[in-house]
Amino acid sequence: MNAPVTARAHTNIALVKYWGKADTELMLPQTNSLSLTLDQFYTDTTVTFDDQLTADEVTVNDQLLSPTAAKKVHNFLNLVRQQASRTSFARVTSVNHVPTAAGLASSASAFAALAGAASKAAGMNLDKTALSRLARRGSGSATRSIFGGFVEWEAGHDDLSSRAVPLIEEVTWPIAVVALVLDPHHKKVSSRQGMQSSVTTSPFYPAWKQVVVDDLDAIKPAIRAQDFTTMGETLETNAMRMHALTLSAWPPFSYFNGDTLIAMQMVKGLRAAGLECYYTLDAGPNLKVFCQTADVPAIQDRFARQFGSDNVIVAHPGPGIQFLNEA
Ligand code: 2P0
Repeated sequence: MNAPVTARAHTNIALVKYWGKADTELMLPQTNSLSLTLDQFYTDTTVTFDDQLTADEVTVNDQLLSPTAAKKVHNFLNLVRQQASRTSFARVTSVNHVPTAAGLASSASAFAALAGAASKAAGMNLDKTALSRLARRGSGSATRSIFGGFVEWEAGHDDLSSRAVPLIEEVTWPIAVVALVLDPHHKKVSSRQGMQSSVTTSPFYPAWKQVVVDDLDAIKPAIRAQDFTTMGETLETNAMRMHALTLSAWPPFSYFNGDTLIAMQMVKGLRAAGLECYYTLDAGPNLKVFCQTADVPAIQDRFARQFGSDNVIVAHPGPGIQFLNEA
């Protein structure tokens, strides 16, 4: 039995979205994407390889998973075993730290933490670039959660070239993300299904690939120059153009609910009132609103009055992967 290794990874919110795979086996995306790692939402995962075990044992938030529920984790551990030339099974204990049972938990922090803890427990000492490649095999968005701050996932063309590259790891820019919990339930169409349906059936998909190129060209200099307006306008249009791929797929689908539309109108209203903020959203109805920290109290108050203060969570730029016990 090796000593347990615990890793902590934070989730991230994409400003330029990943929505489609070019290779489902290697998890190569169709396009680059760019995100901000967030401080409020993270996963702690402990891995121990143990010769006494007869199967992988996976516990998430104190619940032992069935073999079916643990399949993605088991497949990921097989990859780690193959790379590390190990054969023993592993005990995996994972805790998601999300302020409420909010539907904000993400496979990004989960697979980033698992990549770190499992690879180290198996005796590999991977640098962050190599960890990002490994995390990618669990979930695409996990690629970016290895690094803190603003991170780009370069699509690449093979296992080696598809990895995360930090843009600004230590963010000193006083910005915040106000997360709105508009529906805590699980999404009906998983990201994995939804993005593949968009790739294969939306006639707008070729245009989306050009949108990503143009948006990255606009947003990277804006982030470096701390140009909040350009960053905000770019991330909001990018999110809406990603969601246009769901509406234009067959069968069409949408992640929006009624509150999503109300919250979008509220962001426009706040901007008209001089509080500059911009929204984005992923494969679910919960809006994330980018703003400058000086405006957080006013924006938080406005959304708390509409949706309840428990459903408004303020996050800031967060760190990359950390190892909590290097025994
Ligand atoms: C993103 N999303 O860039 C995009 C925007 C959701 C919307 O990455 O199939 O859970 O495991 O690679 O990473 C969510 O998809 O999908 C996601 P898989 P993942 O953050």
